[in-house]
Amino acid sequence: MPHARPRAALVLAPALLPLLASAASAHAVLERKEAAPNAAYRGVVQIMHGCDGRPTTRVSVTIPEGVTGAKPMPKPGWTLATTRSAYAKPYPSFHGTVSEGVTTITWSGGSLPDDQVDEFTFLARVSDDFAPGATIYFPVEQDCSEGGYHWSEVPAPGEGARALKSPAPAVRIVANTAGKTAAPAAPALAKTDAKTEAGTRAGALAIETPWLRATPGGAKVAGGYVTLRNTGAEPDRLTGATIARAGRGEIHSMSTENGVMKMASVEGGLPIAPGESVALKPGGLHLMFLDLTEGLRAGETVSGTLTFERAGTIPVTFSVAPIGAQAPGAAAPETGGHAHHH
Ligand SMILES: [Cu+2]
Repeated sequence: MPHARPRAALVLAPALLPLLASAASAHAVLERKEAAPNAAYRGVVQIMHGCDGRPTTRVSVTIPEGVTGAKPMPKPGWTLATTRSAYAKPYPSFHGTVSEGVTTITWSGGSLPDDQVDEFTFLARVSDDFAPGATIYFPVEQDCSEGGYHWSEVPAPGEGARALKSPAPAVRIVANTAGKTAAPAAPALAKTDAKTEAGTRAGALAIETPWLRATPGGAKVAGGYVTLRNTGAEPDRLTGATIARAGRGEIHSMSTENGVMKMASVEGGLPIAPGESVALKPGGLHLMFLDLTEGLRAGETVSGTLTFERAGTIPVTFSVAPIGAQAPGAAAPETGGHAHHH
């Protein structure tokens, strides 16, 4: 995906990306990297290696503030221990409120050889204090017959996790679109009136065919496209976008100056006048998602949100079209030439 150098310093030369992507390979990871606010989360800590060839003998996970009602799953051959403590504040639950619960879970006394993998499971509930786009960290301690690791580093605000030597396993908060929970949906999300395969309608705003371009291996940026139609009488403004798997989203414009394609961040959001339709499409206005944690593959769907000044934050499901596609559902273009597709 050749990318012209923008005025804003936000695009990296593709050749540099693999260097930046190389992080410490964590031995302890969470199998499920997404959770929804006000919904259950099944945490599965996977231990992928021991310590320098030695077997893992103890695994301990810390349940962060805002994750309530944690319950571990026992494991044959391992002794289970939990500590309970008071939460920083009470959280609503099915039975009124909860103000304390399990905050650490430890499995010990077993022996997991270095060349085998195993899973340590807990169930918990994510409170609706977390908005889509937020990240929760579950620090994990791994001890071996000799040595051990603390996967407990949490990135500072505005920083990526890739620079960290031993990052805590992270879970990204995504919009709760399924409506499976008995409790009311997160208040941070605007009410959507209708949702179809092709799009979403929220009040006067129609969000049509949100789609993303699949990314080549190792790429950390992805383009996103959508058509926004304002059927109301008041102006609105697109101010932000998120997808699960991306550290952040931006709204970009693209223009040609002296034959060179330039990308710039749209300052102050993208206005959508009453009765108007704004198309974000390849070669023009687009969403740009940065710091991808995982590549996007053609054919899959990715949940995300679009935030508007008036309509609020609206959950959106993006479909993923092939690398370089010019439209959703279109095939990848012929390679060759030097088109600056983006
Ligand atoms: Cu861009």
